[in-house]
Amino acid sequence: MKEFFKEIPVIQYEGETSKNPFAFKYYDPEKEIAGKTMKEHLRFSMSYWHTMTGSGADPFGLATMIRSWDRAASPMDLAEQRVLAAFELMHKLQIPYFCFHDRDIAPEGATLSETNKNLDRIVKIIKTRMTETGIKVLWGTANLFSHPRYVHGAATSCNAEVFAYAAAQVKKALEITFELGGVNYVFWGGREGYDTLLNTNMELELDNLARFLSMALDYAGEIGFKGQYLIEPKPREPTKHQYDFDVAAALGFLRKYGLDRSFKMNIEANHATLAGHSFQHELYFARINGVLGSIDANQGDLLLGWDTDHFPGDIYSAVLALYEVLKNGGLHSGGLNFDAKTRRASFEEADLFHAYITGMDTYARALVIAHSLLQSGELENFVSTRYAGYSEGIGKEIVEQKVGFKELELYTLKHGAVQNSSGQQERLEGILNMYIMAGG
Ligand code: XLS
Ligand code: CA
Ligand code: CA
Repeated sequence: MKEFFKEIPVIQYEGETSKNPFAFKYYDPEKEIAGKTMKEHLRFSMSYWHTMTGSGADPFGLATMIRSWDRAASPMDLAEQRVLAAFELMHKLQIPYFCFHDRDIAPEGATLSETNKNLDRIVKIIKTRMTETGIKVLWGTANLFSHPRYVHGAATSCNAEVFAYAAAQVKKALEITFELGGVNYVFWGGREGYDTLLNTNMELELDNLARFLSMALDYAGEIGFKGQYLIEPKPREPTKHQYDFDVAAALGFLRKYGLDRSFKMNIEANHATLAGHSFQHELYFARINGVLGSIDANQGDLLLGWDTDHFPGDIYSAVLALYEVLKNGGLHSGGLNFDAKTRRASFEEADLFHAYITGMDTYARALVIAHSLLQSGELENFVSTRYAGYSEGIGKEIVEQKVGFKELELYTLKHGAVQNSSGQQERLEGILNMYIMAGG
């Protein structure tokens, strides 16, 4: 079989003293932490779009990425070459999962049935490579945003024909995700949002979005798909206002339409920061609402206000993210998908390996640190002491709903001035630093 990355070996764990750029310094797949291996905790995944189809083009310039598979003779030949390159890359990086949009893996044809035939051909090849390598699908999804027909959105388009087209597309995407044994299916709201309310019927658009999701659940149930459905929030880009703004907004929407029991969230770091939240905030909020499903691991840039999809190297953010994951009892069917791309100037194929190695090592080290921090109980004990007033006396009565405003007024009249204690943020930041600098 043709080898695409000839110069690059299978990346092995060599430990933190290694200076080999093509080795893991911290990701030791079989290393056990709290009864599970690193591989089982982290469930790393490759994003097919950024890694296999990303070109480096931006609004100011053309493609820069040099890819050996781009020399293919036709769009279908290119799609086939990409499958082979993708599996070689995942194998060499020891990545056990991948995520894909329908249009990442096969080109759109002149008609819907031609497009679906293209998909069937490529899905067959992917399936064979999956069996040979043991690599699995973390989630599949449909690209309902690139084609010009989706200019006004898909499920929230003003044009009912577009709604129908999108439904047909998701039907097929569900079928192929099922066929490939995908353990989740993602709905990211592509262009489901608006640019101006002057031309928008927000109420109908939201009702239609709910109708669309119900139809998708009905059909997936009919074909026997048992995976987890995920909503991926994002506040803006490509539209000015995306309906699934953040976890709270997406959850509010699902609850209104009685869909909340069927979905969890796929939380992306960069989308959290675009929404004005920390990554940890979104994971925490999802966790306490029972909807922490999966993670798109990347990072934004504090100096840039857009979705930069940078590979994650920020250890602080990764530690706090995995702290939430550990408190969640793990990611369950979810995983850590690198929805990330190399910078436009990092255009060589080797850069893909450097990027994944950095991302995987960051999360591997973060896992060890987050586990030690949680085990130590230092933060947990502080927080429980801080709220101890709700486990006894008047606090307990508040929690148990035994008192109302009248009783609380009487209590206050009797007890007079309140006493507060320090939140000790700086001390706690010092503790976090200590664990991070000690490496766990
Ligand atoms: C775009 C999203 C997208 C989803 C899958 O910003 O991150 O890539 O993850 O459609
Ligand atoms: Ca994403
Ligand atoms: Ca993104």
